[in-house]
Amino acid sequence: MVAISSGASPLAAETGDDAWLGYTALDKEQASIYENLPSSVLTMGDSPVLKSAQQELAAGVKKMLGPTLHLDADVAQPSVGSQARHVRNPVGDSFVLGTLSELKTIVPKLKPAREPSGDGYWLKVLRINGHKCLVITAATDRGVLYGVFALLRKIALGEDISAVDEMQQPSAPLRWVDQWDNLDGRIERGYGGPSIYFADGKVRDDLGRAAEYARLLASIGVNGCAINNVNADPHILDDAFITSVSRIANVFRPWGVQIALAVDLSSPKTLGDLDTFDPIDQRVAAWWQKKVDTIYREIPDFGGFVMKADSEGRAGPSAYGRTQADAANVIARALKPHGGVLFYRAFVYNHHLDWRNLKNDRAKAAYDIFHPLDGSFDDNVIIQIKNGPIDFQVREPVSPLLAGLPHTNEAVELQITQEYTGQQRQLCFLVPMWAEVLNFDMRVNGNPSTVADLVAGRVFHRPAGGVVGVANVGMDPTWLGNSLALANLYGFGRLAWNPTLSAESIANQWTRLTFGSDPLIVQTITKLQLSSWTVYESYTGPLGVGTLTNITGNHYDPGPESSERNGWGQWHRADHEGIGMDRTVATGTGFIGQYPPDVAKIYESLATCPDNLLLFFHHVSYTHMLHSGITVIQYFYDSHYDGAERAHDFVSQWMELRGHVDQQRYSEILAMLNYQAGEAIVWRDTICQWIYELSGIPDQKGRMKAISGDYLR
Ligand code: GCV
Repeated sequence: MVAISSGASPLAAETGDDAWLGYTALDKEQASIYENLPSSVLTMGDSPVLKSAQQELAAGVKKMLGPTLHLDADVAQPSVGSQARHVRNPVGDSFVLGTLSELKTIVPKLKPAREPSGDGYWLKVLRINGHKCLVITAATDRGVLYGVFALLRKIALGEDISAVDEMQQPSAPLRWVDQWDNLDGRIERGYGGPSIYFADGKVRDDLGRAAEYARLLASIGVNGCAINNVNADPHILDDAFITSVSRIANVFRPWGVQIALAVDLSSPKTLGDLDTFDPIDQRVAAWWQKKVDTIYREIPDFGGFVMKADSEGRAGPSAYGRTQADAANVIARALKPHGGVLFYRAFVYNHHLDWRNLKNDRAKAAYDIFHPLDGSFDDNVIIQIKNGPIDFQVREPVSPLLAGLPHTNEAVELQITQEYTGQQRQLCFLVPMWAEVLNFDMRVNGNPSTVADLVAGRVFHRPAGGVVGVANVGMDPTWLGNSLALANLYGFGRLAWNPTLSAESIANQWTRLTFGSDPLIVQTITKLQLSSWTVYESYTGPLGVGTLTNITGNHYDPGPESSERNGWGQWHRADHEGIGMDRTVATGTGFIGQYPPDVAKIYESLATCPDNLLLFFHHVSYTHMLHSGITVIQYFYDSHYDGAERAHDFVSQWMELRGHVDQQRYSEILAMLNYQAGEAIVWRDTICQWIYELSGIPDQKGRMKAISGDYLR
């Protein structure tokens, strides 16, 4: 039985680097329900992952409840032969950590209703040798570690675990994050400081921060991390560099997070001494095999590669008239004997499209290129598909390619770093968006088929697949640049594990784990987070218009004309008559025809297309009447004014927390929200003025006069 003590001050200064793993001490009343917890830990094995599990459990219990658990090294046990280092039986009430096969050596009759597999775990109170034991078991050591984090989360959230019996299986086998870190230490689209891995072209000497990151990732069930930019520097594959990358793998290993590398297809030529990188050339295949063998000698548990090819200036198989499948397979075959996988990105498009041709459509590219290749990728290739057909805009429909690869493994790529959604200088909790994406029903063959089911391989019975998040954490103490943005990383992992969790429950949990359980804090932050995506959308890109940001520059400031008259294809087609891309089959680009028929039917017709995606799919006049009963132009004005007002209101909501949240985070977040309120006004005025000048139709409510005087009459 543990002797409970308690008491950290909720107002102690916080930098945020503990993220959601602060394990704040529970108060006496909260802690009282854990009085009967075991006071020892029996760990059945000594792998690095199990050691992390044991130490995490001990540290979490100590911080939240006070007592120091006796680890099995402290427990006197007779030892037998080769088992000498393992304690084999609990000698008192214990936490028991170990795989199910280990557990069965002491509880041979144990028969769970359903055995955990893969990364799944089982938390169960059991009598073993007459002792009450809280068992954390799984098929693998990594599953045990996930079980420990789940148990600690329950304690942090005050859940009763006295008779716990919980089996959890992750929805998808692969739950990875990508980092877009350059070897010089900068991070492409990173807003949380420099790289935790690299500085000045080398792997950092001090990898303490990388180890902390691996722990954070493990706590939310993330099992892989590609550590460098998909715009890959071929030097990542220098033999000497691989040796230093193995140091990163060493700090990730105890947390069960496999590392992976983003690689450049031209490496055999640019780095090696070949005169070609043609994927069907035998010398190229041999080059990849040798390189991969070298990596596995240094990093035996290496996860694999991520590849961006034929995209935004990257080398690709088109240089030799080969297909994306040719490129993927030559590398996948080198990884296969070692158990590695290749995430091959479907973000392949021509960024020199002729904007004058109204039938051209960047949104069609991924499906047009990859769907015809379905079935020709090896089984350790996973096609990594951005959630929407363009590029992480504030609102996009789900990419139709997710339903278009019945014979190929696939993963959905989400963006945790807020490239187009405020760059962590504005609040935008993306979990509600991702929950919509993962639970969107593609109606494959007219049957229920959510994106979550598709990427997990449940619809087409595929062996591999998953969810990838572009995280881009950095050295900033808050990891992502502001403490509230970290809810996106937490929510990503939780949804990747279980896509049926609600955004509200994730926001609520994250807030309690990060800021404690003061009801005012929990209510206020949860509410702010939950409204932030639609608020951001309302003043930056309503009605599915796509991006109105400066797309040729910083992807942040308003710059609605930058989307037009260039080859990037992020067009909104606004002119004096109307706005929106006609992507219908009947009169437009035909993009809608890439969806399964049930979904296509909804989007094709103005009568059924939802308002929030109208301008993504249709070009309409400014006076087109929305389902909500107002015109498109008036919606633009209302949405921007309403959004700016709501962003302003974020400040007063936050100010309610003065004296409740520690001063450091209180002030930092207040400054951010004040700034956001100002930015929302800049957006409102820029976009309203722009659309007024284009359409010539004034705001019915006369609000723009107040800003710009007679100029806008
Ligand atoms: C890493 C967008 C971003 C690029 C990014 C690219 C990608 O275009 O602006 O910075 O490159 O997506 O996902 O490959």
